Amino acid sequence: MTISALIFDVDGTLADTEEVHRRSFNTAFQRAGLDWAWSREQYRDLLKIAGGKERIASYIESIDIHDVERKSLHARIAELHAEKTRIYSSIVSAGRVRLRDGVARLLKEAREAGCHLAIASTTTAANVDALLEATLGARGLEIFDVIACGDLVSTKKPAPDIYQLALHTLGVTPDEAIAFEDSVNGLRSAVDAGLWTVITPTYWTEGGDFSEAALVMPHLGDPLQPLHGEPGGRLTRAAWLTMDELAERRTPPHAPDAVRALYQGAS
Ligand code: XBP
Ligand code: MG
Repeated sequence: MTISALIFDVDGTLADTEEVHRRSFNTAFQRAGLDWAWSREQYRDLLKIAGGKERIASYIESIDIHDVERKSLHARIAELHAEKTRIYSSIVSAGRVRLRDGVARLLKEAREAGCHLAIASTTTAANVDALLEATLGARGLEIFDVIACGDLVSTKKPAPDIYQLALHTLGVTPDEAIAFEDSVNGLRSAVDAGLWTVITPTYWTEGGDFSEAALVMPHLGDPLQPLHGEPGGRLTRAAWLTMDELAERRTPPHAPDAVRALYQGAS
């Protein structure tokens, strides 16, 4: 099966960014004079809410305060989140986050095979730009044909909107593309857009129900970081996930007729 496009989630999939997100939220809260400090355990739970602004809103709803105070905190979300984005993107721009094993290799292989690359992420555009430039170099943004992220859609993951936007902009059908995700919200979003999805969980997302994924692996693998027990476990060709393996395993057509019909004539 020819693969026309690979569509990547960012947080947790391209890089394990969530600890930097968590610390950036906490620093922003501290600078704003709020005594909120999200622990790792608490943040794991808060990650069920996609999107930083939505996550803060959900937290404000959960705390025991007077309605007047709650209302005034809701009014501060945009300002708090803008500060968090400044903190996060400056940490990432300083080179403090690296790509997950096998990501750079697979991106390169895909490009060499003439495959389009896209991003479908909940995170703010400035965060995506900072990560791609810091990890892939000054031209890191250019290797992606489409970057769909943040508030470009009104309904975030687990809704399929961000993947549908990426597919429409690429001009490909879900049958021709593969999604890469790390979380249950991301998997739901990709599967509901009709996509065959590879899952590589992290500490933040492991243990989720990934039964609808086509493939679940600890990471994408690389000649320098081979996957334990491969080939011969989930993979047949090498101890890392290759474009050839993806083309061989991809079972067409995956998308239900109704979903496929949405993309007819997309190009
Ligand atoms: C990741 C997220 C993001 C980040 C924070 O979801 O939920 O909200 O945690 O980003 P996914 P912002 O990987 O499924 O896209 O604060 O910029 O929203
Ligand atoms: Mg993710």
